[in-house]
Formats: sequence, structure tokens, C-alpha cells
Amino acid sequence: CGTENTNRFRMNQEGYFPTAKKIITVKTDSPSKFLVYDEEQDKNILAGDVENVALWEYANESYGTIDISEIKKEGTYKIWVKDLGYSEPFEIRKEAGEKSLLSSIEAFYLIRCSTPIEEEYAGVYARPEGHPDTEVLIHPSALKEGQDPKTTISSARGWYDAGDYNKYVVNSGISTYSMLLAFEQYGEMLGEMVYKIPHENKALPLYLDNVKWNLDWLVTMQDVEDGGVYHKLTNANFDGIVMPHKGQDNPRYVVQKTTAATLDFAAVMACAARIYKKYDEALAEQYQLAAVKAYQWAEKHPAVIYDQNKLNETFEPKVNTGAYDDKNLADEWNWAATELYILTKDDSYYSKVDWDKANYEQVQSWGNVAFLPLYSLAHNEKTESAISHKDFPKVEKIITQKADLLYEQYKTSSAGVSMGQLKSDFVWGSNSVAANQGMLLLNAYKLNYNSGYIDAAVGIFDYLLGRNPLKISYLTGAGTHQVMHPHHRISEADTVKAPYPGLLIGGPQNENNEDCEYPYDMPATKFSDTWCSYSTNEIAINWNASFVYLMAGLNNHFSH
Ligand code: 9MR
Repeated sequence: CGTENTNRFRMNQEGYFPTAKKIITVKTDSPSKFLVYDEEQDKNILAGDVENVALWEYANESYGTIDISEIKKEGTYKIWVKDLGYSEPFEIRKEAGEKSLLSSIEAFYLIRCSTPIEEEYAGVYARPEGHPDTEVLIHPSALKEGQDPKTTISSARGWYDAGDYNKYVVNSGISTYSMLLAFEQYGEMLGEMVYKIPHENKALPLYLDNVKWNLDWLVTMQDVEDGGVYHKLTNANFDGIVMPHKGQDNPRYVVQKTTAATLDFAAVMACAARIYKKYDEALAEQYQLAAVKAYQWAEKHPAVIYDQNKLNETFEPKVNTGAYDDKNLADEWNWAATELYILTKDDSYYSKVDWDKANYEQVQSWGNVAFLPLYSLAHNEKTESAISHKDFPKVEKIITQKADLLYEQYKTSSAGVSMGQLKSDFVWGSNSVAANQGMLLLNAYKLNYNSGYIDAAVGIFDYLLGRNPLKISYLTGAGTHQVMHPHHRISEADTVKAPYPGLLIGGPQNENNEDCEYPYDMPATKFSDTWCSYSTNEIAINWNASFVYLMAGLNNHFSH
């Protein structure tokens, strides 16, 4: 039957759900026949044609798709293609998505700030407490008139944003929301799962208790006097490669209140109030008050944009860490107003929403949250009879139109994936574009139960777990060809060889890589599994949270 030529085959390295669409991709220039070999039965059980053979423009390689969906029996299989030989073995199993879901949720424990990470839960990844953040200075950009520059606030807890040790409200906003929406929609399943995470507030399901760690920090970022929210909590400069409990002599600051941070905060607090109310009314009330106050501040300061260069011209110390400098706030206004409207049913919030002002060309990201209020509204409209709006058909249409486009890309591409069919998919953090496409598709599925949307979302899971040009699993600790050297300070500085598990790294892009040498140069292949590549190999909470959402939706659909 020919020799092994495993380099030609791309597959989901965690396996395939028995009842899902199952696509394997093969690097080839010409259409040919395939066979599927079943290891248990020691025979070929299916034959077919390699389809869609064509150039994948952004990888500059030619691929074809192999559809083996009709095999539904759990087991271990290989593909054989004429002239190419055998693939590596792969699995069909009901638990194909379990490790990805569990580990990506548990990762949000491992990256906690202000607490020791316990061996009981984290095993070899246990570590002493990082940044307590109980005495954080107010940066001169945020000092009020006459305020003592030595004033400190306590701003403990939260998740480290990424490979660095800072905490940014804008990025925390979309991350926390994605985690919360997953619970709102798949809470029954997420509430039943067993996580290696300590349980603090027993009134809450452990999943929500885990997310609360970040809400606890977010709450402290609001100036309770006026309701405004600081843009970030940060060192003046990025740290070296040190563990978080070391090198804490550098002062930490909360920096300038901005409208983006304040609106994102308002949206997340309103969403949290609605979800936590069922379990802890006092907590929900606190979140609601915080949201209302933040929104009021934003109304009084509608356009305070974060501009780090300008800030550094005016204030000392200069701040050189992540900017998250969103300049277009139409989407943040829609988001905050919608979440407050859903929570309070007060139409004066909804009257501020203008769907036509936001941009839906790309799926959600930290800088464009246009789709998030649509998800919340669509979900709550379906589940809560009290919310019913004349705009609903429009909301539904914006979501399903985008899903139809993604499905079309998935269906017609030689790569069998919606991701990467547009050049604009390959931005910094391209893997979150993929995961967020999955989140959009799953939300669209809830509206009209079009099973093609689920197929395309499965394609995203495949892509992230190895069915990609580089044949690499972008989730640490999962798959057979794993990322090993993410730009993650703790993983680099600790003594454990393998990085923290459950972290989705940023992914390939070729627009902004001044950090390293790269073996390939195309948008879909410019990637390096090295510490130096912060532009393709860093981890970040917003990327992880979109992946948690995707895996919650798929596990709920296929294994629950
Ligand atoms: O995800 C951010 C990406 O969209 C930007 O292009 C990039 C450069 O500004 O910054 C990314 O966010 C980083 C943040 O600024 C600091 N912590 C690490 C984040 C992930 O790389």
C-alpha cells in the first residue's frame, strides 16, 4: 500500500466526535482516492475521493479534503491516499473535546494573580503567590486635582493578561464576558463538570466562582467616587523572564480612566449581575450598581481614548506595556447599553443602541465587540419572555448573515475551514479569530438550528488542534504535536519542561513580527514555537476565553 508519508496529512490531534462532521486535510496537488484503515478490525472500511483540491492562498500550499463523517464507531484509524501512503493514526471518540475544554478552563486558575497556586490542584505547576496588588499607586495620568501622588489603592486578584504580569480592563472585558456567556448558554453542563480548581464561594457553581476571581479584581478598578474605570493596572515596563513572586520591586500603577474601559466594565458587570443573581443576590446587586455608575461616568466622558504616546509626553513614569487602545467606541456603547437594558428592562438604555453604527466585518475581538450585545440579546430574547424587541429580526439577521458567510468559506475551501480564507483573519492573535468564528457560528446555531454551522465550528476545533498548515496543536498540553515554548513568563521561568497546559497561543500572522526569525513567511505559516515570538506564540486571556466558549458549545452538543 505504499510508505508512510505522515507529513502530508492534517487532522484533529485530539480526535473526532463520533456523530460530528469529520474532515481530514491532505497536502496534495491532484485529486485522488482515499481509504480509511480501522486498526481494531485491521482492514480498510471506507473508500472515497479527495475533494476540493485547490491552492490555499494564505498558506501558498495546495490542499484537499477527506470527509469520513459516515464512520461513527469509536476507534483508532489511519488514512491512506494513493501515491502518498498512510497518515498518522487518529481517533474517533466521544471525549474528543474533553481535555481541551477542561484544561482551558483550569488554565484560568493557574494564571491567577495575588494567590499561591496550590499543588493539590496544579500539581507540578504549583507556585508561590504572585503580585499581591494591595498597594497600587495611582499613576499621575489618573490623579485627581490635589490628590497625594503617594495614594495607593488595593486592586488584588484577577488574571494575568498574557505572557506578561499586567491586568488590562479592556481585554478583561471581552474575556470575562466570553466565559460568562458560555455559562449562561451551557451552564448545566459546565456546572456539572469537575475542575481542579479550589472552591471559595460555595453559593456559586465552581465555574462561576472561578470567573469571580477576575470580577473581584475588576470591581476594584472603578473609582467609587465618580464611577470611572482605570484603563489598566501595570508596571511601567514589561518584566524580564522571572516568576511572578520574584522581581516585585517595580511599583505597579493604575493608569488613566478611559471611556472604553468604563463601557466594557459596565457591560461585563451588567452581564455578571444577570448571571450571578440566581446564586448570590447581594453580589449581583453590587455588580449592577457598579455597572450603572460606570455607564453614567461614560455618558459624562464619552470620548476619553487611551493614547499611550500622548500620555508618555505628559506624565512620568512613562508606561510602555500593552495599550489596548481602542479608538472606535460605537460597539462598546451598544454593548454596555444592551447589557444594562437586558438587566434592568429600562428602555432608556436601549434607545441609545444603534446597530448600524457598529462594524460586523470581522468577528469579535478586544477592539471590536460589535457582536457581543447581539449574542446577549438573542439569547435572552429566546429565554426570557420579558424581553422582546421590534429589532429582534435585525439582530438575528446580522448574526446569521455572518454565519452563512463563514459556512460558505468552510464548505468551499480546500482547507475545510472557515478560518484563514480572508487575509484579515491573520492578525496578531489569529487563533482567537478562529475561536471567535466558532463562537459566532454556535450563537447562530441557537437561532435557526442550521447544522452546517455546527460543522463549521467543528472545523475550527480541528484547525486549532492540528488540522492546519503547520500541523501543530495550538493548545498547550493537547494534541500529538504540541506547542512547547509559548511566550509565557511563568512557563519560561519555572523548572517544568512542559508549559502550563490549557493555553491557546496567538497563532500565525505576517504583519507585525519584528521579534524573531521565522521559517515561513505566509500569513497562515509565519509562526515560531519559541519564547522570542511574542507576536505569534504568546498566550492571552481573550484568546483562551473564546476557546473555552467554543469547546463548551461543542462538548455540550456532542458529548453531553
Ligand atoms: O492582542 C493584542 C494585539 O491585538 C495587538 O496587536 C498587540 C500589540 O499591541 O497587543 C496584543 O495584546 C498584548 C498586550 O498588549 C499585552 N499583553 C500581551 C498581549 C498579547 O500579545
